[in-house]
Amino acid sequence: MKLTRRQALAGGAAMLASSALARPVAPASLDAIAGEGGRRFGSAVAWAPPGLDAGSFTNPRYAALLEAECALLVPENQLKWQWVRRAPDSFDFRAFDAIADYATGRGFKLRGHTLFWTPTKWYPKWLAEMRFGSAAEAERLLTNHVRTVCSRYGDRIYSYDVVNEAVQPETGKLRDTNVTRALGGEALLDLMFHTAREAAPHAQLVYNDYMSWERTHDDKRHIKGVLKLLEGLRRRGTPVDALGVQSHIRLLEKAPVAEIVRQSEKPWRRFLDEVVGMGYQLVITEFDVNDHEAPTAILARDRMVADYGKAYLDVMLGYPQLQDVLCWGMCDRYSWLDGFDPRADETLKRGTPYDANFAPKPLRTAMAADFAQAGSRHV
Ligand code: 9MR
Repeated sequence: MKLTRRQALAGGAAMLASSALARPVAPASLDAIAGEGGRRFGSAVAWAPPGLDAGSFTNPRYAALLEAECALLVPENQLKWQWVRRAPDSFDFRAFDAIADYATGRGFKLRGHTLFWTPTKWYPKWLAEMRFGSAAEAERLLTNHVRTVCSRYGDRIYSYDVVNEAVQPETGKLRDTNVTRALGGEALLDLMFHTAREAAPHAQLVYNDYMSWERTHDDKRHIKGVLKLLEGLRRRGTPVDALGVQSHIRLLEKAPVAEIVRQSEKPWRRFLDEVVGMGYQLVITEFDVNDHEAPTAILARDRMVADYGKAYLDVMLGYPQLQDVLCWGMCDRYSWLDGFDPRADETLKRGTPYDANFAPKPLRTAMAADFAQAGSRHV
């Protein structure tokens, strides 16, 4: 039967109306799509008291998003010394326990961030002010920390950021702090990884840092410094499994994305080639896109963020050594990016896959496409 255009339109409308009543087919989750290429996907999560509008699993809207898209979780803050080590001789695991219980109860796999975050700025006050009498004193403090955390969570944490951000980006040297000075920067790294291996023999041990592919002077120095650190770890036989590439990528210039990428890509691939050449795995631990210099108009901005994120993931997903990809939050409403370096136009940053009203954005579509494409390369 040949339908007139009018009949066809009416039929289409009827179909739409009836399908609106049917249970909507859930689109494949980012984790399911990543899974086609043998990869896993996840996000950072916070803990906040129930009832607060926060990026916490206690917020039902945020929990629904995590449960719809992710298989992996990492605490945004609650395993840091600032939370669990508010005093030198006591631990407080209440907030992180709540995250760990939620993760275990819902079948998520859990990463541990972080056993030591190197810059003094992120120490609890008592640690920043501590004057160590000897290396042994610093050693006791650190090993006690690693053993306490690792034995408490056992195999519930499958991967740890054992040391975070040990390299000073402006110089490429190891950071100089009261703690690193007490032990020596390299000795501190070795101590942390050896202790973690002993205390969590089955966990993936990660060195995590924010060196990035942007073209700034500091990024270049930072990359060199991280390579040197990784070479040293290998030379000394320190047990490190993976480099955590935080992946807080940044739109810092007004140039077209293709032009920025054209210049960033080659040196970044050279860096990654060297890293995997030394036998390290890669993990994207904290992906988001800082839209600092992207236009105000939402359509144009979201397009630029998606294109930049896609170009970056294209490169990263080309490496079979990369298994896990985690976003540093799923929703612009709770992203750290906003408080960090506000945009000149004072609008909310748009660097995560979902907007402030929980609607998926072009970045989410781009990530799904990238994961699918990587999956088809894989088979
Ligand atoms: O997103 C985190 C923010 O909520 C905290 O205030 C801040 C300080 O603890 O840390 C942020 O997370 C950082 C992560 O732990 C390490 N890499 C950089 C992340 C963004 O600053």
